[in-house]
Amino acid sequence: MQTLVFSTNNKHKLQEVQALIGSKFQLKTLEEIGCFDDIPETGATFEANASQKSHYIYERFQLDCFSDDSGLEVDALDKEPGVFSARYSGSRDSEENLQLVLKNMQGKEDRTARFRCMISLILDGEEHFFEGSVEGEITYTKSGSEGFGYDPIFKPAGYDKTFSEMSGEEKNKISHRGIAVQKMVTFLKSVTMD
Ligand code: ITT
Repeated sequence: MQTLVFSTNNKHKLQEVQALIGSKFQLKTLEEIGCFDDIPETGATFEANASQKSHYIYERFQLDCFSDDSGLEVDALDKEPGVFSARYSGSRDSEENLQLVLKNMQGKEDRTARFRCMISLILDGEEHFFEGSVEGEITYTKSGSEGFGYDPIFKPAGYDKTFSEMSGEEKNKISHRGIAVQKMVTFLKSVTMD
């Protein structure tokens, strides 16, 4: 079975991706390969950051691996928090980050936003990218207890509930990460299985 390292320190991402990949591939965590580093993310785009995380692992461990760089783009905030989503308020505290988005959105009529995800996969030394996004809007208050990050304030288009009010399975079917991972799985199946 194909083994892939998922280069992330975010346990929620790991859980979501694990549920999508199921038993098709064997996922290894950074912990399992003995990597406890704070992997640098200094790029200006999701693509650059995803690539940086994958290369960091590939160059040190020579293992097939993939990374996810993702975030929330809010139109009325000039696409912020964007690549700064994990530390928008200056800390990694999700509650502080989402409260800052709600505060900055006070008085804004245009609530449109999207989650974006870029996956960089390095397989046999070659890099491949897979992208996913989901349109939606920023709610006025937070709602729900599932998920992570900005899920309690993001309502996907066509739904009457936030990502935090959905089950993991429901979110995975329509989310930015779900879409990108499905594309990667299709690609991996086409090159590693007959
Ligand atoms: P790794 O770099 O270790 O993978 P990270 O959390 O730092 O973990 P990113 O740099 O890609 O990951 O930042 C993504 C941030 O965007 C994440 O911390 C959340 O704040 C937000 N985000 C991304 N996907 C999300 C989702 O599905 N639901 C809610 N918030 C999300």
